Amino acid sequence: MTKATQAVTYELLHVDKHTGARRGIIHTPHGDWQTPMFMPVGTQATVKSVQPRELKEIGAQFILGNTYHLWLRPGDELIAAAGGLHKFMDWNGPILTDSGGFQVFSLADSRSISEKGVTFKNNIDGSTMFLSPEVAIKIQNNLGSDVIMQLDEAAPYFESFDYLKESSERSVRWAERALKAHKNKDKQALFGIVQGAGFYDLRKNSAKNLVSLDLPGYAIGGLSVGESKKEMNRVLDFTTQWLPTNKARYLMGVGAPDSLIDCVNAGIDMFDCVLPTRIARKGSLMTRFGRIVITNHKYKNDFSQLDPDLDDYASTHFTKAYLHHLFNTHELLGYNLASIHNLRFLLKLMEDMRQAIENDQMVDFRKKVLDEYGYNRP
Ligand code: PRF
Repeated sequence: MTKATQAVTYELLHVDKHTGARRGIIHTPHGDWQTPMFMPVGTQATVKSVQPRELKEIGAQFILGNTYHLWLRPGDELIAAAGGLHKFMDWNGPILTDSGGFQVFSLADSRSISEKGVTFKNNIDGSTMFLSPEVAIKIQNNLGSDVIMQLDEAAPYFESFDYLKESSERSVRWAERALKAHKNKDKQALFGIVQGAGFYDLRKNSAKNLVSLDLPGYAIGGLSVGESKKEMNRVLDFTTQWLPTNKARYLMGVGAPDSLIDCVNAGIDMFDCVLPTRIARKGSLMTRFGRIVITNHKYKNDFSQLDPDLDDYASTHFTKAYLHHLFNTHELLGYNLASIHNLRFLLKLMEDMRQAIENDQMVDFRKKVLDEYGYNRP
């Protein structure tokens, strides 16, 4: 079996004494970063409405890009000609790109999947395209992201056991092909993706077979796709035990504050989600005491701070009434301020969790945050 050289390594510093929460460092070609971490999503080589220097200011570490979108527009070869994705978008921190597996299944039309890969009609000009494990690697080699993801099938959660068995086993075979196709192992780390929906046997086999490839990190996919939070926690608690403790663990597509805390307690190190920026553009703001919808009439004359405990530019400079006005008049600054605010909220939550892990206080931390945020959960 090909042994992956390690462009990215994970260093475990401490495990919370009462939960499985891990405090660590991830070493990358673009610096060393603190885990657990939340990664803002920059699908189209931009975190929507936020400048890279603003991301730095609020403490972003890794950011995400998407193979599917960047392949279609502007094209991975154009980005390679620009000097790679970091240079193209002026982000000098680490970048992780998703493989297109999830996007092809959620965005493209008339997909057909075979052992070779996925044929689909793209949602931009309707032309037929073919994405295989090798093509997904070639695109990501051109993008030059620090962490690249294998092509997987993000199968529907509530499919039959037989379908999910076939699908999750195929995703492992695709990981083997991805590893063989990967040209740039000393600069880019290939992560595998554990699939298998809610079935323990499938999750276990998927994890064990991926771990035998000795990849530099492992993601857990196929969760947060419509199943309950309780169900997600059940599968996660089971799955992490099959992953090595000396490699990074990444849960794909999770960003609700309560889930972040529970999943950190289950031993996850990295998260991404469009949630904070997507809801921001609709005027939904995360605060310590729960979400507020700033377009609501009650904020028209509210001159209090957005969140007195938060240190981002929007919270420290502007009132709820001003944000209400910006959204009411569809002013572009509103999208920027709200996005920065929500991202800072989650980045700060992760910072506080890192501190709580170091002090073995994750149990109390979870209770305090969930009580304040308004989740009535045990
Ligand atoms: N696979 C990939 N990307 C993803 C997912 C997955 O299962 C998910 C599921 N939550 C989000 N993004 N490749």
